[in-house]
Amino acid sequence: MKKRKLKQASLIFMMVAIIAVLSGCSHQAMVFDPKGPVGVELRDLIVITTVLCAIILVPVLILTAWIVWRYRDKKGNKASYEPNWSHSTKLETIWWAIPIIIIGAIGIITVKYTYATDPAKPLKSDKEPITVQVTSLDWKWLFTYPKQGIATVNYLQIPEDTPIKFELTSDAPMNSFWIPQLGGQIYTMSGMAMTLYLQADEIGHYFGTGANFSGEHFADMTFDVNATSREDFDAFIATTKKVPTKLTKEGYDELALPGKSGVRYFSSIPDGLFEQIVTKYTKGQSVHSGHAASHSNETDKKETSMNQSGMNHGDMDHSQMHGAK
Ligand SMILES: [Cu+2]
Repeated sequence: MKKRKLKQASLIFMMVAIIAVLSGCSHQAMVFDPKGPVGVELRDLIVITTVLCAIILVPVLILTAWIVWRYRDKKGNKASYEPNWSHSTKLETIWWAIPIIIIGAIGIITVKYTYATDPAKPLKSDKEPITVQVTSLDWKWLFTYPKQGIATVNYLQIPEDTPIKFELTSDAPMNSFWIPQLGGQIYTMSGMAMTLYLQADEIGHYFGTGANFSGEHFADMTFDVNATSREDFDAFIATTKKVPTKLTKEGYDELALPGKSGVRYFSSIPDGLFEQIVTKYTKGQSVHSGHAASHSNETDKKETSMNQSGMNHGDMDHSQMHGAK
């Protein structure tokens, strides 16, 4: 009897532990509290696929426990005992048909959402997108605003309700740019410029981070995303344009050295800095620009300024570039 009580107690303990683990930390919950159109679509996809999977998983898990209990070897067990039973057309139909239908549905829905949330696809909006170039460094994020001519480190300010066109690369080991409440992560890789459109629907502070382990100070590669009104954004640009620190080529080289950094502001940036960062790894080859776009979206490809070195995307050796994933 004592043994049985111990078993029951450990079972309850395990269930509590599972619930605690599944409920997770606050960072995971952010994905379920999206604040932008991309985040909303991704949250919907997660919820839909989870519910569809649960249609199979929950009954299977309940039945497994019930069958083990019901047909256990116990004196006086009244459950039917049929050692020669082998086939039931009715049961076979049920447990093949339901999973086939569900997997078909998950497939169709996932393909639809995958195309709808193509990172390089411009977002529907009557507002002109704002371009922000993102460079992952050891161990900090550099944001350059090419049109506004300013730069920040570990701080990103954007206007609300406006599409932001991120162009992303790395001047350090590969990393991954992620603002969970706005959308999914995208890799930053040296010698490539990726494109990612995101938008914040509400004014607020959002958590941004690196989502790909990159070494010693990986944990410090977080940044605040401050979505403000258009007026406050314009004011931020004007204020930053007045800070004494300019980002020079030499200043950038220093910034790119391994080490962590706090928030920094620069009132100007060297011409074509982002393009130089991307092309320095390509040794005369064409830049693999707007990665996701380059395979599907010709107009987006032409828009990207770095794709002017004369070579076609198709001429490149893709196997090496994609091997890193
Ligand atoms: Cu490619």
